[in-house]
Amino acid sequence: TAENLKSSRGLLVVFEGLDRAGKTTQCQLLYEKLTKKLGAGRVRVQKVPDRSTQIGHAINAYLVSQTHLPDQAIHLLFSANRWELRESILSSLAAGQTVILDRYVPSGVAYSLAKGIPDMSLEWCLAPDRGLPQPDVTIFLDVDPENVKLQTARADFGRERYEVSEFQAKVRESFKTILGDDDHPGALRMGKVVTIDASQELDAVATCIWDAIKTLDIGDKEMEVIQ
Ligand code: DGP
Ligand code: NA
Ligand code: NA
Repeated sequence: TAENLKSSRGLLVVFEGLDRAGKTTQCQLLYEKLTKKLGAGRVRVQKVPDRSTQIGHAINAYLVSQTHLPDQAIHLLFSANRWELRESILSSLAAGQTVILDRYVPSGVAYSLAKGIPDMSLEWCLAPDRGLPQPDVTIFLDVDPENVKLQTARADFGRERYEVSEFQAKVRESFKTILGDDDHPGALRMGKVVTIDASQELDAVATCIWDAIKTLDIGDKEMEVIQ
């Protein structure tokens, strides 16, 4: 049952993964499933980065290579874009609405870290995001970038700056450093971390996600911040 989902505040659920891992599709499926359980208006999906703000416009221009920015500057813009969302995320949660984030802080750290720039250490990358709301659960949709390349050979993969499979392989390693695995704790506290093999059929992935969500019990747990 999903009885334990009916806590007084909403859940903060984060989806992470490489480009084309299926995050947006799975966010939508979870949104529909949770809305059915909890009721209309009780769940919301937020795409991060939010490209609709002024900072979001600058991020978009960078991603489609209309502009050039130093790596440090774009890193801080991505972080600022998450800070812009903080208040609306917190007020949704306080009003009992569950918030599903399509990317969040781990992407912020993983993509920058994968650039391998000596001045941009893990600590440097993480610093601007300290103090943002900590999720209750982070779902990492894990795919091999080589398979993503094959599956999406006819789609529009490759249009944006980071959509190069050699780079994606480095991002995947960064995600593992940040989120941890069975043998290693992650560098960041991101709530309960669930890694799912996202090369499975869509329905199988959705089932794994639902299993992770329905057993989540936050009780009266207060929101914490990323430290
Ligand atoms: P998306 O809108 O989810 O397709 O993300 C756009 C691209 O930007 C994608 O390649 C992932 C990357 N990205 C997302 N968030 C961040 C971030 O915070 N920092 C950096 N450097 N890249 C990010
Ligand atoms: Na993308
Ligand atoms: Na992001």
